[in-house]
This record gives sequence, C-alpha cells and structure tokens, in this order.
Amino acid sequence: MKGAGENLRAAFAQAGQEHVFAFWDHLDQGGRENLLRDAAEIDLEELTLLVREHVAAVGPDHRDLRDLQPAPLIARPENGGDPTAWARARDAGEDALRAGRVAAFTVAGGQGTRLGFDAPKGTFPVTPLKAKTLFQVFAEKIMAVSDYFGVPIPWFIMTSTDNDGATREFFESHRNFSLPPDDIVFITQGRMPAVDFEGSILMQSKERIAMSPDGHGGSLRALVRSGATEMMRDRGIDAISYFQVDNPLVQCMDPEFIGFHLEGASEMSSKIVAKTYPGEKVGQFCVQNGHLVVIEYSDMPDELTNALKSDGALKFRAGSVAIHLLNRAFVERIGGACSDANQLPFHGAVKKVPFIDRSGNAVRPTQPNALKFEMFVFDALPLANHPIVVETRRSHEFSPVKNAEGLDSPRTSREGQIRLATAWLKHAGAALTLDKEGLPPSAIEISPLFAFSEEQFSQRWHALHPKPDLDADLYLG
Ligand code: UD2
Repeated sequence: MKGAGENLRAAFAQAGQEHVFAFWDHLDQGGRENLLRDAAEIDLEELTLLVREHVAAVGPDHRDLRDLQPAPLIARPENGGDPTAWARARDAGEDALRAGRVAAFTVAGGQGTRLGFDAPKGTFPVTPLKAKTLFQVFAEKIMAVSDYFGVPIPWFIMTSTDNDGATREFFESHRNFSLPPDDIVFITQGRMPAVDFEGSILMQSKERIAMSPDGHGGSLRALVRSGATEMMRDRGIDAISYFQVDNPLVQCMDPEFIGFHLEGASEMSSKIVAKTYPGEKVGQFCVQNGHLVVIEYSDMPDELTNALKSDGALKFRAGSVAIHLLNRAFVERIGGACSDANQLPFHGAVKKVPFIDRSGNAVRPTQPNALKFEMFVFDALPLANHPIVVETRRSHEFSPVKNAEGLDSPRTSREGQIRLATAWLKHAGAALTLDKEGLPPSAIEISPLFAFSEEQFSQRWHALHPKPDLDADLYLG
C-alpha cells in the first residue's frame, strides 16, 4: 500500500496534479484507501491530453459541421422500402436468434437527473396498469424472445459506480425477474475526473476525487475490460443488441434489424425514426466525408436543423433513437483500442461541480466551474465498416422517459405504451372505440410474456375465448 501510494503520488505530481494528495497526511487509513482507489482509476496521460485539447478552448465542443449530408437509410416497406428485403432480413435475424448469436445490452449508468428520480432509472415504474419498472419490462421481453426461440439470451447491463450496488440489489430482491442468474451480467463503466478551467483535477472531499461516469461510449471499454466480450465469445455470441434504459417500447431483440445488420456485414447498425419536428432533441444521422456520423441536436446549427429538400420535406429527418447493433469483434477492437485511430473521442461539457478548495473549504459554485469528459457510443459509427441505418416506427419503438413532465415524460410514455397496445389490437381486428386523441376509453397493458410482437399478438388474440371487455382496464399477461 505504501509503495503503491508513493508511486501514484509521484505520478500525479509529475502530471502537475499533486494537490490531489494535499490532505494525505490528515487522512486516516480508510480515507487514504479511498483516495488511492479514485486516483488509480485515472489515466494521467489521457487526462493530460484532454486538458490540452479542451481546457484551452473552454466551452462546448466545436464540432466540424462541413459537408454534412443526410445519411442513406433502409426505409420501412410502407415508406418505400423493399418488402422482400425486409422479409429476408427477418428470416436471417430469426436464424441468428435461434442459433444464440445475439446478446442484449442495456446502458444504465446514467444519473437520471432530468427525471428527478434518485434511484437507478431502470427501477422507475412505467407501465400503464401494473406499474412495472423499466428493468422488468426489458426482462420480460428478453424472456419472451428466449422462450420463443428456445435459446438462452444473456443480458449485459452497464451500471456506474454510483448505481451499481442499488441496481444489483434491485435485481436480487426481484429474483432476477425469473431470468437464469447466469444470463444476467452486470458490468460497471469507467469514470473520469472533473477538472477546473486550469485543468486541475477537482476534489469532492479531502479523500474523494470529483469523478463521474465516462458516458455511454464508455460501454465499449467496459465490455472489454470487464471480460464481457470474452464471455460472449465463449458463448458463441457475435452481435450485441444495445439499448438505453429509458425506453420501454424498445424491441430488445428485433429479428429484422439483426438480419439487416448481419446480411450487410455491418460492424455497427442503428435505428432511426423520422423526427416529429425539426428541433426534436435527438441525435441526427448524417454522412460526412464518406463516414456515417451522428451530430448531437445541440451541435446542429438552426439552418441545418430546419433545412428543407426541394419537395418541402425536412432534409435532415433521421433522428437517433439510440438503438444499435454492435459486432462483438468491433467492440473488442474499439473498446480495447491502443491506437488513437480506434479511440472514441471525449466530449467536454461545462458543468457546475461542487468541490473543496485548496484550504479544504466546501464550495458550491453558482456558475459553471468545471469540465466533465464523456464518450458517446455513436462516435464509434465512423470507425465501423459498412455501418447501416434502419428505419423504425416511432409508435412501435420509441417513447422514452427522460423528463419529469412534458415531452418524454412518464405520462407521454404511458400514453405511448397504450397507443402501441391499441395499434396491436387494431391490427388483430379488435373493434375499439377511440377518442379524438386516438386513445381507448380505458388503459390497456400487454405484457411481453403475452406477446412480444404484433404478429404474435394477433395469433394470441385470435386464440382468446371469450374476448375480454375493451371498455374496462385490460391487462394481458
Ligand atoms: C440520447 C442521445 C440523443 C438521442 C436520445 C434518444 C446522447 C448524447 N444523446 O440523449 O442523441 O438519441 O438519447 O433517446 O447520447 N448512460 C450511461 N452512462 C453514462 C451516460 C449515459 O450508461 O455515463 C446511459 C443512460 O443510463 C441512458 C443513456 O445512456 O440509458 C442515454 O443517456 P442520456 O440520458 O444522457 O441521453 P439523452 O437522453 O440526452
């Protein structure tokens, strides 16, 4: 401990960050261990480069926006896509699922600040009638697909240092939602220190560095460093179905998407929806210098956000729903990268970060005082071979819970789930009376264990005798 501590302190001093250990002599044994643990997580060489790159130009990233063109995409059949290609993709995807080649992967390390919910976001209740949590919804979807194809589907869940314990406890107390324990694997993402505008690491207390999760792009490193990719290789898995923790409508295991990904020999594929209005807060799929890129909504200048084509349609309409398929070997290459060419870039975000000053006084800044560093998973797209973009239906796949109220809130997501259930019922030929908002008179909830797709729902519905009353609350489980 003494030796390791001395080496670390020397390295921090050499990097001009010796103040991190300023209170070392006043710390007890536990405090020193905490500090060493935090310090050992920091790659000083990487941080020095980031400080050089970002601190000189404090402020948000200045993204190169030259020569952006809308990304080509595989349109849905009802929007001009080739129905035969979709049918072929479905067959290929189903074969891959049946062969156990696909794992589920949820990124759940975010802090959920906007929702104002302190616990891990996956533990937030979302469904219209049973108030099932996001994690339970995903667990049921994975179980339903696994049962249907008769194959175990391992589910990898990325947590952060802050919510790992609470997430694991939640799964334990719910007995893993009846999924086999061997098929649930938690991995914890890395952290990055916050720095002030001089590039000095901020201290949260005398024994803790101000650290925060390294962004969902950190998932690629985390998958490799945790041994998850090796585990996948051993289990014969070569495709990873990536989705965020906030969207209960996501099709965790979508045969058509998987089929397009595999048939296209794509290393990373993404789903998009048409934006509902130009400034919608979703990443924008574009092509730049021959590479597929996602430009975050906050980086898109208004003239591009609002640009129209000659037919009056929105030029940049492909919004990211943050659903991807990743080739396992690609994750191994990028997540284990030693060379800059394969590294995901860090984005610097200017934030208010509470800290202790050099005299040990706690400071709660009223103005932004620090830079935090995060990686974004979509920055892997330009590094991928043959990336493809596939259109999905917003009504069938995207209704996230992000804000406490208004857009993308628990209320809109609940409505989104009822709308999807209504669409499935209509597709199955059920006679429903809808109000002028297109909603039924009472709530409907369909468990993924009853049906995980529109086709499966139709079959199950036709087999139901007698049919349930559609004027009362209806749960199909
Ligand atoms: C994300 C996308 C946006 C759009 C939208 C769709 C970014 C920067 N923006 O916006 O373009 O596609 O989603 O819903 O991605 N997470 C971690 N660790 C972290 C940070 C985040 O696991 O360090 C997870 C988080 O738990 C969540 C997901 O990543 O599942 C998205 O995080 P967010 O809420 O920061 O992204 P958001 O909604 O701003």
